Amino acid sequence: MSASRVAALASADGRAVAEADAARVFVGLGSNLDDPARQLRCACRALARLPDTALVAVSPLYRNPAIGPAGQPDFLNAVAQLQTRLPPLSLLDALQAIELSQGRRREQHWGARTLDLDILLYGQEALTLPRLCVPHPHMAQRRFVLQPLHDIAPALQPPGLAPLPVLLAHCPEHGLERIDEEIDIHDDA
Ligand code: A4P
Ligand code: MG
Repeated sequence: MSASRVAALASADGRAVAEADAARVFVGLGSNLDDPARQLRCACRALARLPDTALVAVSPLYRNPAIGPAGQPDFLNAVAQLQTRLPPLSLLDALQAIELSQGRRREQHWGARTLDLDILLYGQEALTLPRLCVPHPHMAQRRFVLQPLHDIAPALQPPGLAPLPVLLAHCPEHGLERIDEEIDIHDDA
């Protein structure tokens, strides 16, 4: 590829993240504890500060009922697009560190949480590792993933899955409600 065709995005440390040697990654964000909108905003700032990574886009925010144990508050969900040179497991480590820094405790499977960061897609990779499966195993059944993903990448073709409009057409409605609040990817306050 000629140098002029290698688009570059600036990561927070000022280094260019060339699209040619970085992976396009989509991260699912979810929160249903301790001011979920603030949790998602903080998480996006942290994503933007990851090394060798640029935050490219963040979807609108969606309120929706929790899938999992009953009696939980509603979730806010969104999807962020990154361009990163971090390998998949290094990215997972970095995301889990962000979860911990925002008070995530692992007490109950699918229980309430301040912050959940899932790697939905890592380029065109299909990985089944002890700590990491991509594409995320439940993404095709979750409207709170598919709708925000479609908002920021409508033409996306997830590896091994149908195109997003087809997945959305087969996915239950699940009471998804877009909220007014937006996340500015340039907000570094
Ligand atoms: N792991 C494997 N693959 C991945 C991946 N692609 N991304 C492993 C991130 N982690 C991955 O996750 C358990 C382990 O999954 C991690 O240690 C990692 O090595 P966890 O975050 O500790 O626990 P969890 O989130 O309770 O479990 P799990 O199975 O990841 O659940 P999900 O799929 O994240 O679902 N309802 C609504 N409305 N909105 C939500 O966001 N989220 C969940 C959690 C359930 N119900 C929800 C929502
Ligand atoms: Mg998770």
